[in-house]
Amino acid sequence: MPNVSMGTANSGWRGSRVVRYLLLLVLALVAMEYLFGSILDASVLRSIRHLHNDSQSSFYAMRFNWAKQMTKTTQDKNNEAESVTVNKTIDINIDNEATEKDNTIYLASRIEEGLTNKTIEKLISNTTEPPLPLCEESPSDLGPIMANKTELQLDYVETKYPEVDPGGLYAPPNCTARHRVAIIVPYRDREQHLAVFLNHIHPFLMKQQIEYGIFIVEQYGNKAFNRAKLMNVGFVESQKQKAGGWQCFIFHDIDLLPLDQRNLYHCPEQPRHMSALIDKFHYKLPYKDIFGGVSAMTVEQFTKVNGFSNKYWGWGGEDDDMFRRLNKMNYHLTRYDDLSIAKYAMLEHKPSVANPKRYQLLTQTSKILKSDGLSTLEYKLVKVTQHHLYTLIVANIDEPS
Ligand code: BGN
Repeated sequence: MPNVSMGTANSGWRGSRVVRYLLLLVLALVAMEYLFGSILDASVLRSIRHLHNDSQSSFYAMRFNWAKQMTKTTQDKNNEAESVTVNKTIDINIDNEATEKDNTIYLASRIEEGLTNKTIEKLISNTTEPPLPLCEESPSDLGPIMANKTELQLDYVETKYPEVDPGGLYAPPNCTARHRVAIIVPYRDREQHLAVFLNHIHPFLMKQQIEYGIFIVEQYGNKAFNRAKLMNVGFVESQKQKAGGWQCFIFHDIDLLPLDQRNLYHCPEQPRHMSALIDKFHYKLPYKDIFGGVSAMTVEQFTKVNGFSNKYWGWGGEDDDMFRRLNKMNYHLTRYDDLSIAKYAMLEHKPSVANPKRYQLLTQTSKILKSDGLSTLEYKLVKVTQHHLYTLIVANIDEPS
């Protein structure tokens, strides 16, 4: 019995030792787990953070390249420019936020998350905005209008038409224009006409839902006026001002005001004489081949004929020369079938000094076409300034090109 009890006491002591060992082992394991576990965690985290930092720049670069790719395939040129700007802004934000909060992995990942959302939001707002519908070829509510020839102050007119962008540029806000048209206006000493012209032409053109720009090309100095050479300068300089270039050119005298909005300022397949019926000529076409006043030509037509001649100093003949150039290059002059659409009012002015050499010059047009025009154009650009309702191009064209 004592043995038994002894035995019981011994085995009880042995049992409690085992329990103690077990407890110690558990404690040791817990301590090891605590120690090594946190070391492991910390090193894993460190390596993650390292990875994150090392790959951060290339990661963003990839993402934003992708963003650019996305926009390239889904947006037109204008939107593309906009989205590139958006991406640039985001790039700047990345740098700022990343340097400020680089010390905590948590915050870094939050920034990344936030930027991802921002980028996606931008992309979604860019890509899901439905593209504007094409403007109508000829809006339905166009018709005859009156011309107000009363004197106006240029400063006053410049306060009007807030829809027009600086430089006299306009694009319809609610539809995508079908036509990109530069209106080229040769000019010298006619501020009165300029005010009345701008006051009339802007509402007229906006109504037609075209994208356009008004370029006033001023001859510098006192040499005889050279309308044709100024047109060439206007063509070259206005093209420099427009990303992607203008497709259609309307060469426009400053003293002519269109009287019917159905006279569309587009370029048809063949060159078009626009100002067929002028009040000063009792709304009668002076002669069949007249191409003066207001005329429309595409970039292709104008460059094929080498632009206007540069040789017509003084009034008259340069438009007849253009008519001959067009014929020589197998184009033919067109007008509206319904000529009443092509009515214009002319502003009063002193008669200009005629060019006595014009008859002689007209005899050589087809011979010298290739060596007289855009290919030989020489001028000194004095200045280009953007006013609210027009871009002013001042050029010294005195060189006898
Ligand atoms: C013509 C002029 C044109 C002018 C129209 C209308 C000439 C060349 C002589 C044959 N042509 O007489 O330049 O646009 O009148 O004014 O002078």
